Amino acid sequence: MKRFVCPLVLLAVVAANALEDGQIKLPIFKHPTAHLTKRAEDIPLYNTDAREYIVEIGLGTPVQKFNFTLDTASPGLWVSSSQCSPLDCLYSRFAEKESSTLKQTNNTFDIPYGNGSAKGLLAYDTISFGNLTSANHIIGLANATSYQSALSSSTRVSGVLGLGIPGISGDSTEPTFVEQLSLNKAIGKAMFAIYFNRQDKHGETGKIAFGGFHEEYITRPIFGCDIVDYNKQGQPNIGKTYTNTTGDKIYKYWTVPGQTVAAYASNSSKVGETDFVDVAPAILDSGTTLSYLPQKDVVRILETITKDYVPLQSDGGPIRAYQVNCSDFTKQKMWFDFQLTKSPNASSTSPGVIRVPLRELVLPQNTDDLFTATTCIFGLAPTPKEFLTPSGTGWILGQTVLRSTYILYDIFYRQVVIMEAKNNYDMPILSLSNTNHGNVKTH
Ligand SMILES: *[C@@H]1O[C@H](CO)[C@@H](O)[C@H](O)[C@H]1NC(C)=O
Ligand SMILES: *[C@@H]1O[C@H](CO)[C@@H](O)[C@H](O)[C@H]1NC(C)=O
Ligand SMILES: *[C@@H]1O[C@H](CO)[C@@H](O)[C@H](O)[C@H]1NC(C)=O
Ligand SMILES: *[C@@H]1O[C@H](CO)[C@@H](O)[C@H](O)[C@H]1NC(C)=O
Ligand SMILES: *[C@@H]1O[C@H](CO)[C@@H](O)[C@H](O)[C@H]1NC(C)=O
Ligand SMILES: *[C@@H]1O[C@H](CO)[C@@H](O)[C@H](O)[C@H]1NC(C)=O
Ligand SMILES: *[C@@H]1O[C@H](CO)[C@@H](O)[C@H](O)[C@H]1NC(C)=O
Ligand SMILES: *[C@@H]1O[C@H](CO)[C@@H](O)[C@H](O)[C@H]1NC(C)=O
Ligand SMILES: CC(=O)N[C@H]1CO[C@H](CO)[C@@H](O)[C@@H]1O
Repeated sequence: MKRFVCPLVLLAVVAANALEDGQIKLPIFKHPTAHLTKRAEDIPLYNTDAREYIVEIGLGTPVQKFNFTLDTASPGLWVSSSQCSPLDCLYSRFAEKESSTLKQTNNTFDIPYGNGSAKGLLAYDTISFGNLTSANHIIGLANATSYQSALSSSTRVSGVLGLGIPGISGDSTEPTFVEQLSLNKAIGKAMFAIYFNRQDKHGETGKIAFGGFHEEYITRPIFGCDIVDYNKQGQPNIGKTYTNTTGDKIYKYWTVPGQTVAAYASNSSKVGETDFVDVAPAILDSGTTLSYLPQKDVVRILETITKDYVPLQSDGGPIRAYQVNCSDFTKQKMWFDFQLTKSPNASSTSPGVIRVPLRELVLPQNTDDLFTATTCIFGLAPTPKEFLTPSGTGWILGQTVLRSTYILYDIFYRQVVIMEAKNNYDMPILSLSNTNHGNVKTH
């Protein structure tokens, strides 16, 4: 359980759907290649201890390379600055003075994470990865961070690559990392797609594509939808409190409407399902190790697997996770359907389904291998209070669920397309009637 991300600033972003000109509406999956732009650029993803994904990016001229945590739920790119004390910024720091392309500003940034924070001054500089070089990216130069001490020392990251929708500067007109790549014509459309690979694959196993996606990582499309907007108080505009606003929308996270989770035994019979109380805001968060659901839903799902579990909490505080016996997760075959609805305020009879195998819903605790570990952590934990809606629901889909997906994040249209990742698990294939293609816009 690493951290949740809660950016301070809410940003008013101009309604994306105002731009109707030249927009072609097609069910995207009939012509998946129509969505592939020619200039998709890749960065490999490293899986460190199955608890964090890191990418290597170069900064400045000449290039200085750093590793960053990949996080779809926080804003902007920040790096440890040479101004930061080595006691605070534990790993390589950016030598700003050596970069001839750096433009310093006096504007500050301050990002609080669930565990740790980073703050400092904003600057502009060139970024590079692979063969790609792109100028004038806004970069946070952290002169203080309690973020790194929250990470394991095997993860020598120098900062975070945040791919959330609001930018790091708090100015809604400031392009995000991916939008700047697109403005500089380093990539085509402002979109990206992430393939994590299975939990048991360590090292350089995944891939993030900018400007398009890779068909080779996909088994089938699952779902496409507009992302959920937030009101001025920071609450998701969803469920019983949904209002069909036509004015400017605030986008805070990559949030989609969640419905229920169903558990299946190896003989394909449904052995449990969470109650549908309301549509749940489901935040897609690559920077979080576990996934989060309301506590009673977590317990209901866990008890379809085992009755043998220990809640982890400190001093009567909230339960942070459940410790389990790994063998309960390796000796049986089950799977879990995370159902998504297209409507922000109604359940669907043909939901989009993210199917997650049992093996992906558990993390080894005392080794990095499920089969040698003696204790494990259940991949679902109770949603912290601040992420629950007034109807008591709220999901954060972290790595334990996202590893079963390949998601295309489309910044321009404020949409996501969720596909089933090719992970070679032996599970019943979702029938097409179980998928909800929707009417996703193509470019
Ligand atoms: C980033 O991490 C990978 C995997 O640990 C390592 O091979 C690479 O050298 C690191 N890059 C930098 C710039 O530290
Ligand atoms: C930042 O502030 C310092 C001190 O007030 C000033 O000397 C400097 O010119 C400012 N830099 C920029 C880029 O505005
Ligand atoms: C970091 O920068 C901010 C903004 O300039 C400043 O207020 C703060 O004192 C600096 N902190 C350290 C540790 O240098
Ligand atoms: C760089 O571009 C060359 C020629 O287009 C290509 O062969 C090579 O694979 C690229 N390298 C990377 C790291 O993308
Ligand atoms: C969803 O919201 C719309 C607009 O506010 C409303 O007309 C509709 O009745 C709502 N549907 C449900 C199921 O609450
Ligand atoms: C919101 O309003 C638009 C335009 O009137 C309509 O097309 C859409 O179906 C409505 N959404 C919901 C959930 O009621
Ligand atoms: C399927 O397996 C579950 C759990 O092991 C069991 O409760 C159920 O009776 C089985 N159903 C069939 C049709 O065999
Ligand atoms: C886990 O369960 C198995 C039996 O299923 C048992 O042999 C083992 O002792 C248990 N381990 C722990 C740590 O409870
Ligand atoms: C800044 C912060 O909240 N750090 C905490 C991160 O989590 C570790 C382990 O749970 C705590 O020991 C830190 O205090």
